[in-house]
Amino acid sequence: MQYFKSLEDLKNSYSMRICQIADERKSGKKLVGTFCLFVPDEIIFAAGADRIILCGGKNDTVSIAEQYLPRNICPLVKSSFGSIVNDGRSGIRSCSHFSMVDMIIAENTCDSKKKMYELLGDYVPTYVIDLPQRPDSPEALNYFLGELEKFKGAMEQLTGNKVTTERLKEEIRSSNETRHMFHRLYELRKQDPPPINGVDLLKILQKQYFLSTDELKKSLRMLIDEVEIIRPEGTHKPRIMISGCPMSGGNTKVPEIIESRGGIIVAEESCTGTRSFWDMVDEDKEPMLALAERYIKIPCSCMSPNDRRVDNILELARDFKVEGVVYYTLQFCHGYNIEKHKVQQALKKAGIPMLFIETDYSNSDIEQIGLRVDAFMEMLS
Ligand code: BJ8
Repeated sequence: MQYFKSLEDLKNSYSMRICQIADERKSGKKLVGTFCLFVPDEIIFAAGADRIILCGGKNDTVSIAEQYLPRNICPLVKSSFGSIVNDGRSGIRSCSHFSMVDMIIAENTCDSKKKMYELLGDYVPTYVIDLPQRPDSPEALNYFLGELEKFKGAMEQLTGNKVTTERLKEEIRSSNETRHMFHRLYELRKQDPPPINGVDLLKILQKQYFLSTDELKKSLRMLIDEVEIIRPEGTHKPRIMISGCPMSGGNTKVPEIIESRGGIIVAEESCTGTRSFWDMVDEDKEPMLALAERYIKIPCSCMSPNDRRVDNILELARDFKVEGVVYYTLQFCHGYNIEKHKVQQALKKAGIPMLFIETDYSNSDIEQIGLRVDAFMEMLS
């Protein structure tokens, strides 16, 4: 396995970031917590606030959440909620940054998240952006634009700063720059074999929601420099794309299984993957409209219909010379579970085999998934 200093450095980034946030808060800067890609960072940063993502990817707080919530909801929601309500008496140290958050900026996506946000209001002020559920309907864009305007007002109220057009444009430029860097990294993965494996790349994809913008860009720059000079050697391995639910920090189970069983991940169609950076915000348009246009197109399974996602998967499969797709869903994530059917049909038509894996954050099914991945790799070889 290749050694990347930039990724090694990320190991220390947690405590450094927490110290940075503590300093910012002392100087009066506000911190918001988010759970979803539909919340535009550009508006938060233009208001002079900072943000961190609060999505849980670890199993240890799931049982805490199950004292409050039904067991049959997705592990991402349970892990997040468990971290937030954990009073420390369980002996589990988790989500120490939650207590630093001034406000949660939530969004109406899946039922589990929506209902969790109603409960979170008891712990910290929670603002919900309402999303049109049919993004291609004629009224959707204007409705979403109105919601973003209201959200901008809420951020101005929280921070006491005016969100000017100039500041928004600066933040759009900055976020597009980050998106271009991810594109550059992905471009390098088109080589055969790719110079970086999927498990390594996931480390920075997961951290993108936690690091400050400057730190993220610095790490990305370093990683791109390291990856660019590698001349990949070795034998061909089956090129795999993962498609489906996000993999929040702490959740690397399935990519690890795939790459330890002979596959190489070349693309991730997920919110810890292409959905986070693929589309740019148009820098030539009025900034709020440009943001609304870009964000409403995120192909999340909470949207209906969501055919754009199927098209993206086919395009990625072609561009990255994908030989097999691992369709990954978290248990009880009905949106991604049901969309599997359409994705499977489209892939079948394109002649690309698909393996469906539905799992949670526990380790109990590692062996069983491993055996299924073995059989899939054998079929692809
Ligand atoms: S834009 S994928 S980050 S909503 S896994 S909590 S959908 S039941 S995370 Fe998501 Fe935004 Fe969409 Fe992306 Fe619900 Fe499914 Fe759980 Fe999920």
